[in-house]
Amino acid sequence: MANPLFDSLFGKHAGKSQVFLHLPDGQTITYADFLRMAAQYAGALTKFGLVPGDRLAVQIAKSPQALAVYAACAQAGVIFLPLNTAYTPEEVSYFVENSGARLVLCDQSKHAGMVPVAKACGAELATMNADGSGTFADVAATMPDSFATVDRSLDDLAAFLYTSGTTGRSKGAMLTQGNLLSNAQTLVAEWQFTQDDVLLHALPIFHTHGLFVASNITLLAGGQMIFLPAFNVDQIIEHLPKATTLMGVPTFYTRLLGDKRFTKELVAHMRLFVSGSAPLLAETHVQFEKLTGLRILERYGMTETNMNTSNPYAGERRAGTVGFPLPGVELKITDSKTGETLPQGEIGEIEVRGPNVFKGYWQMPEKTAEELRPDGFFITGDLGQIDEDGYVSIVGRNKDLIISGGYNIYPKEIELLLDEEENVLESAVIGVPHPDFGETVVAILVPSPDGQPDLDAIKAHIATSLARFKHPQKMIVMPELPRNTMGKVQKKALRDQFKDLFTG
Ligand code: MCA
Ligand code: AMP
Repeated sequence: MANPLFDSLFGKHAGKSQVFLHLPDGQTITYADFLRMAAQYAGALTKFGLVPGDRLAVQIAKSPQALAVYAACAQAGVIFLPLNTAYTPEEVSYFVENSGARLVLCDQSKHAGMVPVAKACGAELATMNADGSGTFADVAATMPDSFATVDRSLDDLAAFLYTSGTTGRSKGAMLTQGNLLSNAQTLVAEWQFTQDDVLLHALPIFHTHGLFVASNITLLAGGQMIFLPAFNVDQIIEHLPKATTLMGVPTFYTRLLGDKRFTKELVAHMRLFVSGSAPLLAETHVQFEKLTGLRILERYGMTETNMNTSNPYAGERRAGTVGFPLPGVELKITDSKTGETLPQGEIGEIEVRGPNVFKGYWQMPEKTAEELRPDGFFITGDLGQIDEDGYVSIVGRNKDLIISGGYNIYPKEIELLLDEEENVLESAVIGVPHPDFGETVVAILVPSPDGQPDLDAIKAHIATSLARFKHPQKMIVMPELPRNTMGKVQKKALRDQFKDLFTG
């Protein structure tokens, strides 16, 4: 027996003196250092009582130590559940409860707020701060720096990533070792990653893009990462000369293009810029090439599936498309109503099947059955089209979703809160174009017959419930919502009406 994910990404680097991580202050961490730290963390997980298959929920700052917690979970067979650091305790409590996490790691500054959350869910609580210190590290320091890797198979669960739905609460996407490993192997080959690569890492590591795409690929190839705590234009410009590749959401690229220091000379040595998580405007693609002579490689993925398609590394990277299905991934365009495959060129629902597709939603068999067909095809909720050359384009969404700066925001979650506010009869939350974030959140409120809503009070309430990035950037009061003859709110009409709010 073995542990395919751990062995392939981490175990094979044990004892290597090669640098794995470069930190902004000039410090470096070798593969050997990193693996010793991970082994101590795996020991600490065991000490906290976690056994293979248990869930570890983490809401901690991005750091080498945070990445080592992921490695430790793989080594100990524990399911890794990373959470956005922007989530409020109210949001976190749902994830902890729903997943049945046995242990929660949080920053010391959030500890007081998390005590009742952990207690209510029967989970243990330990701290890990941005510098790696905290009660978890204290326990780890008492553990040996080697750990007997737990046997796992490709079908065993490696991670839960929560993703919201158009109705109801978030669902825990169950990702297996095989899902993560197969996708990393495919991408290393497709994007030609080697141990000579230095990836400039500025994405968060609580989502697929920064964790499974950027980090797993680098680990599998045995490369290095310049590991920045977050995206910051000054830091990117400072470190680009030492990197070979950068992965980002479109906001990264629009911000860089807006800075005079971002020049052709600065990136002349770079071999690859990847964009994903949200649509890259064809205009950004063209502007980037004009300035640098390089074409951004756009790819398309989802939490449930990792990466599905990619523009080619060697062939033409076509603006406005997400390229071809990756090797091993089957992709078809279907009629949303009948599920029948549509003729080439027609617009329909994108469905995908392959070793990358998740196992289902944690303890939600009905939700799983709604989106994952018995034959293994996953219904993505994205609307797409395949051109005569085989390039896939995403032309819309069959799901009510806003993507702001690469973060997914589900209008329903916000509407449910707004509808409960005093003097709000009903609400509609829409995404409108935004120059920095691509899309941003606007809330339309209809007053109740009793009076006008108090917008300041509503803002204050929302702040305690929802992460900052989900807050409406504007709230607009309207006498009624546009509806069709069936009584359904016409969000498209609202989006058209307010499309120039931030870009006009
Ligand atoms: C920060 N803010 C945001 C966002 N990020 N508001 C809306 N949308 C956001 N994405 C808030 C901050 O709280 C702050 O609020 C204000 O906006 C301005 O913050 P700023 O400093 O400008 O933002 P930032 O900290 O620079 O962050 C912007 C960012 C970041 C770099 C684009 O959001 C980011 O790293 N996004 C990447 C997300 C990602 O990894 N997605 C991948 C998901 P205030 O000032 O009012 O307090 S995985 C995925 O989607 C699939 C699988 C895939 O295909 O990859
Ligand atoms: P999530 O499940 O949170 O990871 O978000 C996945 C969604 O992001 C997909 O279903 C798409 O709607 C969107 N997405 C990811 N990559 C792209 C892309 N390159 N272009 C357009 N949308 C994308």
